[in-house]
Amino acid sequence: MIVRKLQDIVGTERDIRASNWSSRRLLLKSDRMGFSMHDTTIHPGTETYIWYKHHLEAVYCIEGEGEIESLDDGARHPIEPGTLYALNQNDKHILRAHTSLRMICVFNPPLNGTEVHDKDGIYPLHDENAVSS
Ligand code: 9YT
Repeated sequence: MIVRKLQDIVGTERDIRASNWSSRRLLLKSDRMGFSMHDTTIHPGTETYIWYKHHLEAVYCIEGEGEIESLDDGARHPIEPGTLYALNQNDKHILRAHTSLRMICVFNPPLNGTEVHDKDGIYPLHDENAVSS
């Protein structure tokens, strides 16, 4: 059994900081669960273009207010505590944080640990069990 506390991750190599967000990676590929799970904070006032070309991601908001815009159909959905969105079609999107947003994020396949978005909003794939091309 794995038991971890957020406070034990903050400031370690599992605490990844990008310009628009911080991601505390509670579970990673090395934990052999088949998915990774992150406690992520999106900084207020930011707008982030994201395309998880190689991963499926589910996101559950537990704090804050924001919006996700699908770039496939232009639909905009408000995000508030209790909102889930699942990028089941590797959806290209823009994530807007009106306030600080705190999100629980799950990735399949799991992240290795240090991934940040490249210039196209993509995380590289290090897993042979890809879920998309
Ligand atoms: C919601 C979202 O995709 N934020 C970017 C960071 C990512 N969730 C991560 O690596 O935890």
